Amino acid sequence: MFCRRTLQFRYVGDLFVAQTDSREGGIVAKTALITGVTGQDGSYLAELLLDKGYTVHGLIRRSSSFNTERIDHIYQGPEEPERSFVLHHADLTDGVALVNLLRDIQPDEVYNLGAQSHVRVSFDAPLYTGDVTGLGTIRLLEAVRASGIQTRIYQASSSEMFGASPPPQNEKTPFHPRSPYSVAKVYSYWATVNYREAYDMFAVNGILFNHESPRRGETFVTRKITRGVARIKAGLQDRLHLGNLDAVRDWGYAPEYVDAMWRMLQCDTPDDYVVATGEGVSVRQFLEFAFEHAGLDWAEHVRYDPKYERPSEVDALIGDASKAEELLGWKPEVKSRELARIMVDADIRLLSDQLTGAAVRVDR
Ligand code: NAP
Ligand code: F7E
Repeated sequence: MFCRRTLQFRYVGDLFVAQTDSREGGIVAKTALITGVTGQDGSYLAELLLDKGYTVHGLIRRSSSFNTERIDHIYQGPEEPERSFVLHHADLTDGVALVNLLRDIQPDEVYNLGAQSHVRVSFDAPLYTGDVTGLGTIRLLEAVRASGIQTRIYQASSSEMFGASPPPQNEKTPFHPRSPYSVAKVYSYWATVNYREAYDMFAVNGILFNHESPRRGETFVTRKITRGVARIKAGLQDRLHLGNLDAVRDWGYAPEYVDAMWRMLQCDTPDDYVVATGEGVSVRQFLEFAFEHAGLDWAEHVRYDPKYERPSEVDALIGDASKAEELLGWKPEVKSRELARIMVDADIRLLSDQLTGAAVRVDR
């Protein structure tokens, strides 16, 4: 059964879009707020919601250099007569800004994707990570209460929360976090459950396993590898330095995962879901897939550097997403070998564009 909220749908051009069923006058397009809209997932989610006819508001934080590369292709300036994509400066550390933003926008759906999301970095900046990735969530939940709006909230929870609990992991697996990042995510997970129970909020946790794409940040291991492959192939570098190659991850494709987020907010009742491919692959295997695809031998180029080890590692994450399949009708298509191909091809194209001075494609 596809857990579909009682919605009205209609065609807008070629698109079959969801409409709110609650407002006077019948059909009105929905409004969403995305924190972390400049990130990998935020950019894909913004595209997905715009395609469905939503008006999308994105929270961006102030940066001294441009941080909107992933969303530049969908940017709409203030001069546009009827904007459906609007960016706002705010920060998850600023609760008052969150209240004001929610009061102004009155979104039907809020997707909390903003976070200091790098596990290794969280050991170097544990308090900052706790503030943004942990307290940031409760600031947002409180801001929803303080602004008095009715909205549905998606919290970006993570498979990292399972940490040392052996695979396969599902919604019933106990959490055993192994980093300041995952400790903060466990806090956010329970804050979301607590606000659902205490205040009857429609608040859900998507417990997503690793998901990657050509838009993945360059310091996460898959992207570091595929970018390295492109540069080695082009003769720009010879060595790639990595840490633990034995770690096993369940790597899926980010555009498919943002669809699962949306589905969770269309249900009749709020609940928490694991989202994963069910296939575990080691960093070493991912290296093989990526280098092989470019006709290279990884062992000739990869060198160990202890600097990339973590004080406590998560050995194996492999998800069981049968609940999401059954209740959300969600099933992933892309598995890790295909993912490695997509990312290597995109990084080779991107590098070639950069070297020839061609316009850089956003779907790199
Ligand atoms: P990402 O690419 O690192 O994006 C993180 C986003 O959060 C960026 O837009 C970043 O802004 C923003 N951000 C950072 N600090 C902030 C602050 N203080 N206030 C407001 N925004 C802030 O992460 P992702 O891969 O898209 O992941 C999205 C969410 O899902 C994150 O919460 C992550 O922890 C979680 N998650 C990810 C995975 C995965 O495998 N990708 C799996 C499970 C859960 P800047 O662009 O300015 O840095
Ligand atoms: O590491 C190993 C490393 O940083 C994967 C985030 O999106 O997914 C992500 O967290 C594995 C680890 O991702 C290097 O030790 C080896 O075992 O790509 P990663 P992550 O830590 O799994 C979860 C689900 C999230 O929620 C997080 O936000 O690869 N590894 N050598 C390396 N990792 C990195 N980054 N760099 C290396 O050189």
